[in-house]
Amino acid sequence: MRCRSAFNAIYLLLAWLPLFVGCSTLVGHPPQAVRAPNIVVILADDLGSGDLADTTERSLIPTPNLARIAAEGLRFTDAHSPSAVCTPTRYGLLTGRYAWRTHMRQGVLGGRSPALIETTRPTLPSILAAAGYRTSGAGKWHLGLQSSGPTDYSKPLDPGPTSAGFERWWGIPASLDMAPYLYFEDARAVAQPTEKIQGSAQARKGGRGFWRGGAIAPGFRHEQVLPDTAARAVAEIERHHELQPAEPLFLYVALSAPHTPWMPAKRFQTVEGAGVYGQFVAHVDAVVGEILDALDRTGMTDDTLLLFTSDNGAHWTASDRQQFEHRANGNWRGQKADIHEGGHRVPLLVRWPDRIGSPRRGESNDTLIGLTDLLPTLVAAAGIEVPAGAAPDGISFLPTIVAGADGLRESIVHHSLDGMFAFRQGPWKWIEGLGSGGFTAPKRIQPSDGPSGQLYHLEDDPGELNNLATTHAEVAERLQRQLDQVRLREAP
Ligand SMILES: [Ca+2]
Repeated sequence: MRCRSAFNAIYLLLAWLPLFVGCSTLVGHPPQAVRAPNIVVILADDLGSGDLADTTERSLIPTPNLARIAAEGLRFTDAHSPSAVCTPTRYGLLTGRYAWRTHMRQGVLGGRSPALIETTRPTLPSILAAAGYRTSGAGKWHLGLQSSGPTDYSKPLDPGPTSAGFERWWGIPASLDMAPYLYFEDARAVAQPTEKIQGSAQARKGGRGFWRGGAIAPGFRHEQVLPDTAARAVAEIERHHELQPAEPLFLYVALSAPHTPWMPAKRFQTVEGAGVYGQFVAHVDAVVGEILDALDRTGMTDDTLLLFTSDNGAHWTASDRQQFEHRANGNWRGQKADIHEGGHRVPLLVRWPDRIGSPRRGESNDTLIGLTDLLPTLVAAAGIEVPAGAAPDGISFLPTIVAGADGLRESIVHHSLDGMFAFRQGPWKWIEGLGSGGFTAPKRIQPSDGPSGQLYHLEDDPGELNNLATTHAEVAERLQRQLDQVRLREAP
């Protein structure tokens, strides 16, 4: 192992040197310590693009730490999760491959589902680990555990995070409203879910949302998961600084919030403007602040590529929009789970002080990005070649990050909770069906005399109100053909 580490370190150094020297000149720094950057990815759960302060005029939630990342880095305004819900987005982020290419064509996994990521598939953490990174994950997994269900938590939780490339892992199996409720560390449950909890009766509207009844480990408290995840992320940064500072760190922090149940700590319960949800988002922002502080404290800020995003749009319903002026998904149509922009257009912030020079800090960028692009982008940032066959649906946007280059992605596929597809190219978006495909009613409308899908011009009609499928049938047909090509393309 020692030999392999040394080889990897040399490989990494040689691979990364030209990139470093070239681009450090661009930002005016002399070439100095040659080492791949630390990489920290913070993935919020159900946070909308309109929740970030300063991103829309109507965000009524204070998010000073997210504003700090945006001010010290770049904000991408046309970024999309590959799915409008949790599991498929997480699969896409970690593998660079659309989850609808697997057996899972719609929906999400449960708390006892088998692993979705194939054990032979290269992942973001496994590629980085092979190149000498220390890899650690904290928070919500939601990608299944063990090779066949239902998951038996008394046995090793493998396949799971450790088979997917995480040297260290700590977190919860699925969403915070899905039993069983327990923590697991590496491939073992910290405590068995030997007790039962009733489903909560909290109302969604004006309240905290519910959780499902089921098995729970003794002492597990739902409201403690977000603070515990923050503590683990901070501890991993400090541990790395103390024990392994010579090797780069990859840390994936998958927050379970602001997904329901909404359980802000007491000190956030006075935040006004967007009800309990807004209070919970303020809590999420404070957790991000704890991670930023840990990077500052350990001197890791400058050579850390920090990326903040969300796994889908906010669960912000029509009644929420009636009750509050706040627009969790900005002015985009729909919400989490939907095929419309509110379902999959997500916040994306990137900070890398060593490589994003001060003249560019605070910029917004409207390059089209998908979260399947994280794997090739972050692997390239580490100076590593993407292994052949890995990330078939990802395109690196590293040149955009380090030099403001135009993005290479010309089109993207969107996917909703119930399996509805959309294809976006330039300003055009073709939705292959009628309805939202998600939470917003009507979910599905059977075509009658009119068009079978929805065509929108997002520049002229960002609210997706004016279906042009009939008047611009040739555009709809072209996008349908392109969508078919992407779906049928070999991407094993
Ligand atoms: Ca989610």
